[in-house]
Amino acid sequence: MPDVPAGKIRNLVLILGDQLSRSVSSMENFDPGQDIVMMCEVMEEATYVSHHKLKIAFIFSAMRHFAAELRELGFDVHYTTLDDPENSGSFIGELARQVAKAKPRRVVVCEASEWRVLEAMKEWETLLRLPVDIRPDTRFLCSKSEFQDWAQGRKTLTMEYFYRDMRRRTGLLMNRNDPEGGRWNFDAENRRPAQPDLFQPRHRRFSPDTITREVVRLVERKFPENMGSTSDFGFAVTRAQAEEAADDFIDQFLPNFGETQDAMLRERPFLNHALLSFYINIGLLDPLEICRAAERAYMEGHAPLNSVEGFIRQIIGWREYIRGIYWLKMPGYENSNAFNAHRSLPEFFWSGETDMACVSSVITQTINYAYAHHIQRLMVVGNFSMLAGLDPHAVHLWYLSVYADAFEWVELPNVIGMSQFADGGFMASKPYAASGAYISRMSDYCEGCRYNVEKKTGTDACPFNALYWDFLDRNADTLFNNHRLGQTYSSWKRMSADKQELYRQSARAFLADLDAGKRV
Ligand code: FAD
Ligand code: DLZ
Ligand code: SF4
Repeated sequence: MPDVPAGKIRNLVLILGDQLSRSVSSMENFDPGQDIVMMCEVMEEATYVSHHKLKIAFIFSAMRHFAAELRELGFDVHYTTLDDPENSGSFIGELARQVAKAKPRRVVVCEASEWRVLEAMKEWETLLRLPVDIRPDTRFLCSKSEFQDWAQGRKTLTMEYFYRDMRRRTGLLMNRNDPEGGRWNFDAENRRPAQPDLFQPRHRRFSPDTITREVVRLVERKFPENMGSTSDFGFAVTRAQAEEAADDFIDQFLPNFGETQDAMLRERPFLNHALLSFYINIGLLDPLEICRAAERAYMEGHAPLNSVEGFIRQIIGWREYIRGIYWLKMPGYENSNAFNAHRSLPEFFWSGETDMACVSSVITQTINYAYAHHIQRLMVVGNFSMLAGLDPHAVHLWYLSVYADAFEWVELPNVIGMSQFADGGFMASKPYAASGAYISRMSDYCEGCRYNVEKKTGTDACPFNALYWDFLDRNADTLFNNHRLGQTYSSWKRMSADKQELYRQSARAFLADLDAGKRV
């Protein structure tokens, strides 16, 4: 790094913990001769929710590795660790310290991915009395304003149409103007129940190096009460490792991704899922590059179209769409509560100790890995939360805390919109509500459960069964006219009044036990 006289720094570039990419917009035109980088571990970010220990360790370790990488390139990086005695505990405090030391002419930052932090950023110029250049986040394929334009004037924001536009725009799996294979969506060939397979490969894990081990000690010391343990840390923490994990996914798991996408097995928490959201969300992997690699696997005959299309749809479709919805609806989206649900989260959300084998398995897995796959999040814990009338805001905070890939921009619409239907159907056309039959069909959880999935009511009946009908009955005001629920409500209406009452009573008894803190 060439010598820069004190006070001659042009740009102080702040890089946040989910911006760990050399191509982040704040690094554009970076000149090591006159610009410096700062990164900071701050209590403000580590405590705005009670994050899973693995999540904090993952982010801090990836941040430290990224700082080391930049230093190897010859960049001047000012890094504050969480336990630095001078650490002020907040972004603005750390910025003020660096500004006082380096006297830059301006601060440069890529816009925060979350509303909370972006709002704070907008105040920095005034607080620092220095120009602050907040640059758009170019790591997404669809900008906020492009999404707004797409949404404008539409009656419903159907993801499928957004996705088709993204396919056209990226050219992924396209033959000129037509989708590869003649169809846009191959989900009809997916969604099979899982069959245990003894010869399944294992997902790639990475042994902690010196930097990670130091971070792990710090996290165990500073956050002893947070969920989980760091003793089995296996995340990739550098771009090179994340790329290895991505290659491994494409090689070993992508071919069967589609078929088992919705399946759940007790002993196989990861099945053929990518386990890449952590890395994409913090900038270690580029979403388009992964999609191109998946497309190549299809072109080379390594993976079938149903899997590759399904995977690409999750990234250029769902992921981008979810982010668009977040910025369309913030602020205020976090307080949506269409069903006026106010029940507190039961204790077992933090321990996994419930007799419902499905919920217990998914929460235990979440505690162990800070990971659960989509259907586990949506159709087990999310479904239970909605059916049981848990407060959607509390559910949102839980999801934001416990998953290592959880950042509000992606977590909130998935929870509030998709999983809890708390926005009253702005995002989803009907609630993802299901009785025990769905879980039984898609998983092996029910085999080992103390409840009987076949039984509809009574103390040993699967709680999802009565809760399902009680939820629809309770919320008929909001849901009855939903055209996608017409048949379901017809079935409810055809039931005898006695049967309906048995469902109501069973649900009430279960919820009373839940409220009383009894083991359910
Ligand atoms: P795969 O199933 O292998 O999918 C591949 C990739 O597609 C993922 O890595 C991810 O980047 C993307 N993707 C798939 N579905 C979605 C989706 N609905 N929204 C956004 N991206 C998607 N994802 C997060 O990244 N962070 C969250 O905090 C989060 N919270 C969720 C909460 C609920 C209630 C639900 C239902 C879903 C949530 N998701 C979240 C979406 C999805 O569950 C995860 O992205 C996925 O499980 C990550 O695991 P994977 O990499 O193995 O994904
Ligand atoms: C999630 C997280 C945590 C736990 N800690 C930090 C941190 O100490 N420093 C940092 O720069 N980023 C952290 N992050 C990620 C940020 O929360 C994320 O970059 C912003 O919230 C984006 O809005
Ligand atoms: Fe879950 Fe019901 Fe099956 Fe038990 S019986 S695992 S509670 S779906």
